[in-house]
Amino acid sequence: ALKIEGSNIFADKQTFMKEFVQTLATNSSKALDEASSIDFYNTLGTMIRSHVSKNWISTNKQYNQSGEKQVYYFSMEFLMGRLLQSNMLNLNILSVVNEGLEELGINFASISEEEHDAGLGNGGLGRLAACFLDSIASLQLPGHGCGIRYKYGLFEQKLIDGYQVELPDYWLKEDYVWEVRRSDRSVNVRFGGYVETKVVDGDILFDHKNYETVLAVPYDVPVVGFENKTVNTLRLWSAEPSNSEQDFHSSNRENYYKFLNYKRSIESISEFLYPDDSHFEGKKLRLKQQYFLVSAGLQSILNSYKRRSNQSLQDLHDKATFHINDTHPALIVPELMRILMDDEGFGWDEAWEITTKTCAYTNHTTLVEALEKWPVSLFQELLPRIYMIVEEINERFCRELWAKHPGEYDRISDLAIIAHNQIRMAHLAIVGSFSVNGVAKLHTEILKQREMNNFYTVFPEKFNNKTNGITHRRWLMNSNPKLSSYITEAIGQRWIKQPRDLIGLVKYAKDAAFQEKIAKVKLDNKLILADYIKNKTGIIVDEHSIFDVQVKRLHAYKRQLLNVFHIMELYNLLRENPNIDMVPRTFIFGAKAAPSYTFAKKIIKLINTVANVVNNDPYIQGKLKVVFLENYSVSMAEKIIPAADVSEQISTASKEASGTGNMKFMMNGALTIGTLDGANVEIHDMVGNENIFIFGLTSEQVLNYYNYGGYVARDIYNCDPRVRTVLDQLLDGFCGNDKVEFKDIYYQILSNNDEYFVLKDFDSYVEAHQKVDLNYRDQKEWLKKSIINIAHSGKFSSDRTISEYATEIWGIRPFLVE
Ligand code: DL6
Repeated sequence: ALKIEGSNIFADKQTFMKEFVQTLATNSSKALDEASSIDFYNTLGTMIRSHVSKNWISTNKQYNQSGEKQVYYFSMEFLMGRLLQSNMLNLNILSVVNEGLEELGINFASISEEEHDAGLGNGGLGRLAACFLDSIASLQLPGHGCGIRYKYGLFEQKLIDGYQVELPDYWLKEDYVWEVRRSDRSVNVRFGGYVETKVVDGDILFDHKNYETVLAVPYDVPVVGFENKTVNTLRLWSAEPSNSEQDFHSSNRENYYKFLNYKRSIESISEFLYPDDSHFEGKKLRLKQQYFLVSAGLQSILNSYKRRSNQSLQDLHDKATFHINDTHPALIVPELMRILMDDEGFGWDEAWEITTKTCAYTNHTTLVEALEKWPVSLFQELLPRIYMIVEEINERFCRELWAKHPGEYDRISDLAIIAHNQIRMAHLAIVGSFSVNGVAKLHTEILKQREMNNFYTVFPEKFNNKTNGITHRRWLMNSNPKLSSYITEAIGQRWIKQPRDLIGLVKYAKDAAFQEKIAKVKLDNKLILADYIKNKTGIIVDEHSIFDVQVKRLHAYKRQLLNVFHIMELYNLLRENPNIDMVPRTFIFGAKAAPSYTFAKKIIKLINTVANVVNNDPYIQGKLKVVFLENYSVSMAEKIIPAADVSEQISTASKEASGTGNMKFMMNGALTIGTLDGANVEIHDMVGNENIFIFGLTSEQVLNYYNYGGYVARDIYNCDPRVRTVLDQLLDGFCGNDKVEFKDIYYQILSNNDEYFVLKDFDSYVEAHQKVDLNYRDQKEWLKKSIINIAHSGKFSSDRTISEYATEIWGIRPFLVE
């Protein structure tokens, strides 16, 4: 375990061991020799949580007493992964616990494998939220997460005959040691019904009637800061029936079934996470989830605000910022208006001023298919009062626009929140927030200059960039402790609190002794991964081959297809001449496809089919291996990333808003092969052209093709024999006897003119891979590049990102919990 100087909660190893044995006995009534790994995990988790409680209570108390401004990060997704090891790192007890457990004859690694990932997110957006919580607490900032406690997290992926099959992820089967149910903080959320308008003493009152009430019960998870006393809160809401069985007169059988149906329909609100990444699914249940989160979260924050101070909500913006993570929680805007007006008696103008000074919004995608647009009829039926407010916001906004741009119907209908019978959530979020940010420089520029240019013209002051980041505590210190130790040996441990100090490694880039250490760590990590692959898939991979990794959600724009086409081309070359001079390659994939995304699922099948052909062909002398790891998750990423030599970040330029995997790989010394997309652009800027393999169209070129045409995929098929062979192989039974299995891929590329420019970028991708191969042969040069990448990765710590959010958007500052 990584050793860090500093205090911890156990005086010494003996103290820890004694407490561990006692807690085990109290919790499970078992002696050491009777207990299982899961008992050990629960014991350790319980111990840690109870140690954290003291600081958790004092953090809350001190925030409340001081009246310090706090941020509330509302997100439909928090992809937390496991918490045991990261909490231990932050409490600086990794070494003492490891040593103590070892003396008790218990293996820490196998205990931590018992923890079920909290998979309450789809991918980048949810994992970003989790990294942010870690950084907020570690920077001693007052800030909390607000999300949904889905009973089922992101589905578990099984591969059956190369096809993805989805199983429910019942992550709460065992008690979740990190959460505390807070029934005392439950609130009611209302759905449906109708609104009666009355005039009383000249005031218009809105009386919401005949609604259904859902009880929102919070479960709190502590968010532990690194080596400080800050313990913030991730509050996850669960939906429960507000009426009891008695209300249904259970003696009557029919009513009893009514009760069961009612209970089921209420609980369905927090039942499962929608598995679509970057794709809008206009289901009523999803809208219910969004309002449930927003209403429960806001009510509980405002209740506690009122409990602790007699101040008017007039100054709310001095005390709180509500962050809207993508448009999913954009209903914060009308819900806050409702509370301020209907419950707190503010007039429209005052309420609007408070709201627009308190809400901030982040955009995470420009993909049209991800834009949330709710049909008016559905929205109005489910949220009648909220609809009235949205309608009024829209009216007033359009009137203002009209005053500025009289007669410009097109411009106004472009910007309107409600148009064509749909409510555009991004428009609502922009109009209702004081800040709108993109997640990488390029992405923000695309928002300003293209996708949201109409809004940028109206509100230029709202737009700003916050390039994403990742927590180096989880993604370097925890997942790659040996590398972290070598870094500390070389440059001291200041980088841990100031990750930009990693830049000090530049002077070791050519240092033979340091290079040797980096090479050794990589080889060790590759051996561990090779072992894992063998256990999971039976495939034996060569640890001296280049580990070339693409792990991320499966989406056409991320272009796993380009990667497979390149593998097929390499295979074809090897079949022609098995003695070609190449460094052996192991291509590793991990990816979940949304269950309804048929094309993405076909690509999974294709990868597995190609893997099957390649891995079982003795003729190519093991020079190529392809591995698809089932059920990619946060904890799996922690095993894969430290072992990667090459990081595939190959999205069609302009499509990946930022990417965060790219940063994790770089921090672990992998070299990127990538397009100038998202945060790759900034990685490229940091490391320089010679330390990254850039290929393909630029975003400018891609956007020009989209706007003006001029790309004909079939021309490339006709002119490039490599491309033709690969595409024809999709239909000629190369991948097995079935000649129709991959026809959709073939036609998508040729008949639909290759929307994501796979063929257009093929040639430069192949060329970039040839460079990878050549560069890898010169290990000294490769290691130098690898060290340069690690050295420049400090910028991509989420500590930097969060400091920027804190000072430039949220207006919060570090608060020292005593
Ligand atoms: O900002 C986090 C992450 C980016 O790194 C990815 O590039 C982007 O694709 C992802 N966006 C989404 C969009 N979901 N919706 N809507 O997941 O955000």
